[in-house]
Amino acid sequence: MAKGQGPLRTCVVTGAAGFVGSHLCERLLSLEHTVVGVDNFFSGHPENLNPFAAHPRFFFHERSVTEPGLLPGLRAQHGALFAVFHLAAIVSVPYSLEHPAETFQVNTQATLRLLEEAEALGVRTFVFAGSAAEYGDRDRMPLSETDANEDTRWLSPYGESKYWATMAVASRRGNLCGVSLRCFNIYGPRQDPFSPYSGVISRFVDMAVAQRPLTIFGDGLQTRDFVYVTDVVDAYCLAGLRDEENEATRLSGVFNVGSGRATSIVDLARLICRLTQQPESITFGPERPGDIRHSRADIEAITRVLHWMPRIGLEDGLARTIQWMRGSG
Ligand code: UD2
Repeated sequence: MAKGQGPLRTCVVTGAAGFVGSHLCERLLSLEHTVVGVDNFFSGHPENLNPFAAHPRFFFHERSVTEPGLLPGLRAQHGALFAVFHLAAIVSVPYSLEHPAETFQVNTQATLRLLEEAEALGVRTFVFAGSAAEYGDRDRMPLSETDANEDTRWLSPYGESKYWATMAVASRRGNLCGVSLRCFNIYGPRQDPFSPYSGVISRFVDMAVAQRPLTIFGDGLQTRDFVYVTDVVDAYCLAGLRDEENEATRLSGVFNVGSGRATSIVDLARLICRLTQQPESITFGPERPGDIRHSRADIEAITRVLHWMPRIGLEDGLARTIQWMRGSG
């Protein structure tokens, strides 16, 4: 929706201080909506809120999504809620392996309760941050939405917890439209490079900018589908702000969000060296346990139903990420 078009709405964003959540808040504010952000800073960073914290239409609550009555409380303070964008989660795969019960409590049970609260309050759209991890390890590419099912062998509680939440969201019928966006490897500005489990692009860009060698785990021939953060935000907005009068486009469902292209990790490393004008200084270490070999999204469904297309190619997105990392470093 272009700026100034359509009714202005109040949107809740959980995980507002996260990498993707903060970009989504900024976009919704730029579209002139009111944004109620929620985050408990478990993995989000307060500084991610800085660019818009003082915006007159942004309201922030330091709360956990596991608190019962969260949405009714926000409704009482901020009035009718049009959309809930639910991005808050346990996002670390290794953490989920160490804390499976907490992962299901946060990623699955809290989502089910938020869904029920949203429905009772007459919220129109509920958009959930699904994940490519819901597919487990599969040989056949590209991955289409039906490739995750009850027979999937998930590699982590993270993947399984996201799958069951996706199923609950996407099977919603009635007034509440539920959409799960199964995002592939998201990258871009504000992605934290400093955790050992950070995304490969944020780590490689950080290493290249600091003129340190890039470390590849394994032979580097594993492939991923990289999608730029503002393209992901486009998908959230298309899913969450759909014209409420048009029932045909308001069906619940699950959609992959990726570029539809596979890039090997070694090609990625070389490209980042070239774009940062560094010599190709690449080292190879042992394969990371639990790594999947290949991942690529089939994006036919989201293209057809939501008319979404990735707009930022890998080279362009990397250049923007490098520029941000240089500026913030
Ligand atoms: C992504 C998601 C994860 C989960 C998973 C499901 C991110 C950041 N993580 O994990 O949350 O959804 O998909 O499959 O999107 N690598 C290196 N050197 C490094 C860092 C990584 O070679 O310094 C390799 C790593 O071994 C892997 C590839 O790069 O083969 C991508 O790693 P990643 O951690 O960015 O993402 P992935 O796909 O494992």
